[in-house]
Amino acid sequence: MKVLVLLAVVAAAAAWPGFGFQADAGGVSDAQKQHDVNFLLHKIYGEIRDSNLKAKADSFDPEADLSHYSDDGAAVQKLMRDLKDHRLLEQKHWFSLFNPRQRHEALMLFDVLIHCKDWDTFVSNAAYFRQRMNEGEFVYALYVAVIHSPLAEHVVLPPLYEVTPHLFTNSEVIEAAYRAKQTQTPGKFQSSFTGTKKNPEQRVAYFGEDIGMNTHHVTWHMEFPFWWQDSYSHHLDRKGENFFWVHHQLTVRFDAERLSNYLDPVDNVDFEDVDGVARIRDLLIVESRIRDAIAHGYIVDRAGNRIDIMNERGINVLGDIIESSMYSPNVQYYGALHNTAHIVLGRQADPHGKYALPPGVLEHFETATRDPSFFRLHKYMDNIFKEHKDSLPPYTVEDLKFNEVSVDKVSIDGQLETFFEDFEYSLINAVDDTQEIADVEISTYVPRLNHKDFSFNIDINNNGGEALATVRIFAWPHRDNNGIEYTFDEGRWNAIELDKFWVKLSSGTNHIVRKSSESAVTVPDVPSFETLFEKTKEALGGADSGLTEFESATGIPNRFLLPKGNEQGLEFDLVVAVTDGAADAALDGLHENTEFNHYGAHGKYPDNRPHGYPLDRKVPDERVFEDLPNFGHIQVKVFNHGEHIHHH
Ligand SMILES: [Cu+2]
Repeated sequence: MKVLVLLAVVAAAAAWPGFGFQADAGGVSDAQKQHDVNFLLHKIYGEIRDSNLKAKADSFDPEADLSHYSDDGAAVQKLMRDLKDHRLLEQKHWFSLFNPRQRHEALMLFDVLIHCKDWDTFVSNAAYFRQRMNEGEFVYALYVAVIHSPLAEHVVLPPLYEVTPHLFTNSEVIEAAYRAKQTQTPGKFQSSFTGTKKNPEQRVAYFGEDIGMNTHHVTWHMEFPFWWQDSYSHHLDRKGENFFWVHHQLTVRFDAERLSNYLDPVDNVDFEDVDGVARIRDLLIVESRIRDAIAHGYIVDRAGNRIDIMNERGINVLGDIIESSMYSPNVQYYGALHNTAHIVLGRQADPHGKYALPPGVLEHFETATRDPSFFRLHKYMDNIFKEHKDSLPPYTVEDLKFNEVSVDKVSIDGQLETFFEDFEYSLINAVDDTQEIADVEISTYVPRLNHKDFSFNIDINNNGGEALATVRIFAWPHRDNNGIEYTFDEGRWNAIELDKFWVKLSSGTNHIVRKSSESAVTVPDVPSFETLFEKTKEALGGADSGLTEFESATGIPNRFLLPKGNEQGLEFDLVVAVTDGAADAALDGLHENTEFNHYGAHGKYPDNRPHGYPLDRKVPDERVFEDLPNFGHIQVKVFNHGEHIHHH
């Protein structure tokens, strides 16, 4: 069984508590907690369908016993005051995290939940406020609380596309769902991608509109919220650098999808061309201050001290500044480039707020990647990060080589081949309803990218004694859209991270077979509500729920590991870097838990090296890599023969 290990416990992961048998200090089992969260997020636009939770929602008094809160009830008293004063956003109103007041309200609820000392207080507050607060605010607060509260450590969150389906499909499908419900006729509706086939951009809509990729993106922003303060509970390790890397990977992946579909790589956004918004000027000022900092090699904090960024941790500070997060050392001076740009670009249809339009797709992390300007915006920021990375000294052979270790041969078992398939998910939560009207099966199906299984074969020769090694696998497109080969230095910046794992090398020849399904940068599909309800029932009866591998939804979906490719086979450079695991590993025992969640926020990030290592710095002379014995480089092709496995 594939075990997805949360980073906090990687070091002590030898023995895993079985889901369903585990109980917290208050004696509540994981299965019970899973049951509670399932029902708290089910049918959020209607009444709670679990009688225990409904009773809590009706009769719980959040302020009755403040000893149940680690902040002595400060947060709950604040929220209750706003509730009693009717200051909270009404229900059935849109919610955007980028709206300051709405965010403030959602965070007030998060503040209550994160300070609950026991599960009963947590779940009672959740039920109580679900019944009284805006649904969007509630869902956001509960998701972030479940991700970060130690009380909910083993709870698996349901897929957001089943909780708030209207953020993941189009209005035609939602309307069809309503009609089906009204007429009590079960229905399966096809979701098609936005736009028409006449627009060439439509060819890559399967990427930006993939609901698994959307889930990855929105969950990442919940694991690493820009508003996070360490006083809530813990520090988010390398948050700024992760911000860079997760978006860099989306950016290079999108370009690979474009090349697969005979489109040019995406251009960055030019704010000079975006008119009508006063904040553009501020953005340009902030951009030039950040570029100045990169040129100088240091950042100036609020107190006027210099923070050196000419080292491997500089990228982390830059990420904190560019997003910006509460970790930014000087938000007054460096602003909030990413968050402001999201709002500004999202408001292009109505720059002066004349028409009081609801927030655009860029103002929801769930939907942002559906707008092609998301990728233009992130290409623009990616270029700023590149400017910094390129200012650092290039690695030398001395820096990168690994004792007596060499990569003798790299090959692929099986074809690198992608195809499309129909994926079905439930729309039952898309329609508001009452208990009196019976549920009918309503679902939608949408085409999505998948790939055939394959394995990497890596032959490593080790002339020394037993050694721990890090194996890093990347691929980049070999040519641009005009058929011109990329140089090594251009290619390495476009490298897609395919896997990273640790192995113990014995002396002599080591033959490593790594399956595509084992990739540490991917996650399995999030189980549906239906599966969660089923498994929870079994677990409440004492069985193992089998949900452990789904505890984190952050990471590219495994079926999305490869870019689409095309009929002729899109050429890629595939590289394998085997580096010193003892020097790289930030935690012990990584070779025994090779399938850790690569993007998760829990605990320490397992790799001491910067994201993208050893391809993260400029390569003025590619002979450094050609001469490196512990580096393998082959050409591969990714095929797509137009195969589409249709919904039966
Ligand atoms: Cu993002």
